[in-house]
Amino acid sequence: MCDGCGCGEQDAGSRRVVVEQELLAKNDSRAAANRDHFRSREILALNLVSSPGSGKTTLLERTVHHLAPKVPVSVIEGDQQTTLDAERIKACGVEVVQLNTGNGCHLDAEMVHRAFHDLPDQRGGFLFIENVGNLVCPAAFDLGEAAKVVIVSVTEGEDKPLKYPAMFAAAAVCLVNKIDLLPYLDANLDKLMENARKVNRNLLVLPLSAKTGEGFSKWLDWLDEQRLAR
Ligand SMILES: Nc1nc2c(ncn2[C@@H]2O[C@H](COP(=O)(O)OP(=O)(O)OP(=O)(O)O)[C@@H](O)[C@H]2O)c(=O)[nH]1
Ligand SMILES: [Mg+2]
Repeated sequence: MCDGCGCGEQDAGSRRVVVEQELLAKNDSRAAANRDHFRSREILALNLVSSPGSGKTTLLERTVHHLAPKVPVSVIEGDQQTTLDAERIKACGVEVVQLNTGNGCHLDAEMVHRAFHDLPDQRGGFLFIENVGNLVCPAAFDLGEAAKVVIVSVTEGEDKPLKYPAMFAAAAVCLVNKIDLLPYLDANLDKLMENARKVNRNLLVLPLSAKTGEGFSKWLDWLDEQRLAR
């Protein structure tokens, strides 16, 4: 109870905290099972997170184009509505499942578990999970991935890592996308990269353009290294 006024504020607040803790604990346990499942099949699962429109699907289209001839690749697409992103990925010739979260602002481990079982066995390959475009909630939900990859585009402003630190702290790699637009912006790429590293000094920060392919080889190298290290 809040001090004396009888509004019930604190009771409601503590109930909410308990429900959130239970929800996250349940998710963590499902995520651990997903992780075991991926490991046992030598699948490298990566969780792509960003604000809406940073370029996750464009990045995946180009990534799939490079990887799919050499190694099994499958994709889980997360969006509130539509199958638009899954259609784009399907057109690249790889297996894809679209998840629609309705009002939900992130994917959770149970959704990924179900989607994964709708995909053919892709032993030894990559599973890319494109999360719902949102720089906040997906940070809290482990999906069982080997790593989170955060994408931030140069059009979003240098301050985003500082304003949304949880996502940058949770990621292993930060792809700074749309660098082809730098000549037309007053964006400061160095500052953006510095801010990302300020939040997470272990973060690998790679500037690239998913549209033109500039800087893309370093991202592909990182993917190769992760696959070999598995
Ligand atoms: N100039 C430029 N445009 C890009 C680049 N990457 C993506 N875009 C454009 O940015 C827009 C959004 O790209 P998407 O790949 O759909 O972004 P997304 O993050 O998947 O979006 P949501 O799934 O809706 O969150 C599209 O118009 C892309 O063509 C890039 O490197 N350079
Ligand atoms: Mg997308």
